Amino acid sequence: MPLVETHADLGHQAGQVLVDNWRDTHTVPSDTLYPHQWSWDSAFVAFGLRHICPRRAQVELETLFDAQWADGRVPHIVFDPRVDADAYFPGPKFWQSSGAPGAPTVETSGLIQPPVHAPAAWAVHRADPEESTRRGFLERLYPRLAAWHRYLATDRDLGGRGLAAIVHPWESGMDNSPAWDLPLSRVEPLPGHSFVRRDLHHAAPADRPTDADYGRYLKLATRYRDHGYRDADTPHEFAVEDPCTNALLVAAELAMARIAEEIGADPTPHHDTAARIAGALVRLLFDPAMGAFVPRDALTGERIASVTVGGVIPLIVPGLPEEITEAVVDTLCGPWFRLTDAHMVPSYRLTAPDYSPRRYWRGPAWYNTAWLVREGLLTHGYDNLAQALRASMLETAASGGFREYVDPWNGRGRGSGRFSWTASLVLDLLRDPSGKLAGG
Ligand code: 9WN
Repeated sequence: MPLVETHADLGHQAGQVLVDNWRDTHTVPSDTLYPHQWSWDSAFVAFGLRHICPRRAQVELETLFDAQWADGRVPHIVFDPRVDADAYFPGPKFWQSSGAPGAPTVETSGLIQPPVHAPAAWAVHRADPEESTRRGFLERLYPRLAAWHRYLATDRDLGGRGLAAIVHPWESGMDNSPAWDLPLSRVEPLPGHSFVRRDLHHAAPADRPTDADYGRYLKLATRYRDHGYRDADTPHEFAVEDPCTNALLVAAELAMARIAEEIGADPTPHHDTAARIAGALVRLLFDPAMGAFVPRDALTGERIASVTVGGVIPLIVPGLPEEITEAVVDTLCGPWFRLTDAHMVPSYRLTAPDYSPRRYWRGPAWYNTAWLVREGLLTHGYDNLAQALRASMLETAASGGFREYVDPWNGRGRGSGRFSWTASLVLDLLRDPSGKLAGG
């Protein structure tokens, strides 16, 4: 029997992490490093939480959407007022959201994260349809999800090409990914002495972004904040069409079509939007020479020749041309990502000269991206590879601690321990190994 199947305790331990990281209305990503609510973390958490408490999974998403802005954006952090304002940097004093037009009363950041929420809402509904219907969960969330997607597809179409742009590396969820190096190099960083980082109290400096990265992150966030987080008025220094964000938006619109059908609304506009964005993704971001999707700088119109895990995640889009699917799977199995013998999926090409096995999104393997890649493999019928990736995820998790990320070569854990989406997605793999992103 494979090692993972003998780990009967793994699901129990994962559930315990989710119980311990629950804070009355939401789950913190980590008890130490991230003591508030994060947007895409909550969506990933909902996928696992639904197996042990579907009601709690509903509340997780509802709490996040209670902090939605009037323009439809869902903030990347919702600050818990009970937590010391200096526990995380940059905290509410930096973002000053309550002074911005259209912001909610609760303090939030002004940035966003990738749209995993509609697929999560649909999966949560299906975990206990009776309770969901009784509480009107989908009816209440549907218009909010629609406003969120509208914000991404219109206000954030900064390049005017039918793709959503991110205006800050934190918005990708893959903060210091090498994919952002080129556009970030144009940004003059704030000096290191002008801010005090909190993350280094909880994680090894070599596992985290550098001070120079932080200087640029803060420069961009300050400028956005000082323009009231209004996209049309901000002279953005960074605006990038990210393949992962846009692929997730396609999957999210397909999930919206399922939700619409369920509540008696018209699914057609969602199918249309999904098809439109998928078309732009393939046309504008697929790079045949790389065998992967690459980001595009919305300010210069140029493709960024950098392949990271974000460039293989678009496999989650159903109906991709076969030659693209095959090329991306070849890339995954080849020397850059070594799907069949690395631990999970490295966040960056293993052969790149600036690959780092431990520095955050510049090499380490993460559970959420592995889970998405697995969904993509299932979407296109690569069941054996999906099964191998599931085994790799479970074995890596079983070796200890539900870590935030791991070294792809030896599986050694890095970053925070008892990390919520790690526990949640492991639980989901154990309880429901079927594909579920674009509506199941
Ligand atoms: C900034 C919470 C978040 C994740 C991101 C991950 C990291 C924050 C940070 O932690 O980002 O948002 O302080 O580094 O990169 O994906 O959502 O887990």
